[in-house]
Amino acid sequence: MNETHVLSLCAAYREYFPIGAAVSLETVRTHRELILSHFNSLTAENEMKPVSVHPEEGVYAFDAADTLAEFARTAGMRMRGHTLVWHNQVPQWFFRTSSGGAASKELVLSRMSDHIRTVAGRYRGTVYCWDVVNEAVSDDEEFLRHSPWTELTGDAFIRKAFETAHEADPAARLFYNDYNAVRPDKREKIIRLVKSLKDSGTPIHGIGLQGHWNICTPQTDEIREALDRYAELGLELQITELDVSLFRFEDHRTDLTEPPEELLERQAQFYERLFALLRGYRQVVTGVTFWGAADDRTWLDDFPVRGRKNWPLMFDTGRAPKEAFFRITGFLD
Ligand code: HAH
Repeated sequence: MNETHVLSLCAAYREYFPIGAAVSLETVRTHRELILSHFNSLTAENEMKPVSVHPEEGVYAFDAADTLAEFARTAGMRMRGHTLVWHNQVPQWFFRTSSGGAASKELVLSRMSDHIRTVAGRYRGTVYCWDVVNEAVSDDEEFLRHSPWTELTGDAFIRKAFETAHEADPAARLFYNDYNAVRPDKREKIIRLVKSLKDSGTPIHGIGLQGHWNICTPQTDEIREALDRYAELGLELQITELDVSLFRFEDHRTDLTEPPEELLERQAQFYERLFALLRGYRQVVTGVTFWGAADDRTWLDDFPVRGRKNWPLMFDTGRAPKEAFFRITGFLD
């Protein structure tokens, strides 16, 4: 079926929440029509990360990020900013002195603040919401993830990041973003972190649940419980990086060259249940963003298994809507 003959995804959800896609400099060209037809929010998949915009101290490279921001502006789309502070895709100069030793806490925090002021300041008025801190909570026993940020500043970087982002763009909605956010143990740690930020008067407005899920987990009930627990904090919730892999995380099989019908059906059921749930939470869920536009280009082709094809999105490799698309828009019939 030709995509121009089907309903627009974001139009179907107009009464609920914006529907976003992660894009790159390449996909805003190659998937231009699809993106303009079906999405009303964009996130730069990589182009606004520290490694992309701030490769060396004092050296900013905004060309790619500017192009995406301009695309969103011209198309009248919202844009989420991703991400100001993260342990990945951040250049090591943030953490080192010129002689190669470990930077002091003060130096790391002042570099971080310069970075946030410059980047959030630049996209003021275009980026309406920032993932200020990404993935700071640990998956293991400890509370915060061990990283150069915690190593050199303890937990101070988190609060400072939100405060600086708020100064740089007082109108921006500021989010804490993480994966495995519906797992009860990690969920409670995220709540503990966000509560402590709120209690200390730190400007934080939302929690991003990345939503890198698969056709087996999590269960809808687990997602519902997480939405309920997070909603008690009185903040906005967004699904910020949604995709539904055809493989369980531990499943490293590499023999598929086409997606089996049976797995696409299970994926369609997963998405159908998820969006039925999310529609019921439209008072708190203020956005749902897919981590890509169509199955021909997805980060899951290289994660967790390099070079293994995956088919996690709403549109197939030929850009046609998949069964999952019809299930999540079927409520309008
Ligand atoms: C996300 N991390 C990141 O937020 C996003 O910036 C990136 O493009 C893709 C996925 C998910 C993740 C990971 O990268 C490594 C291990 C677990 C989860």
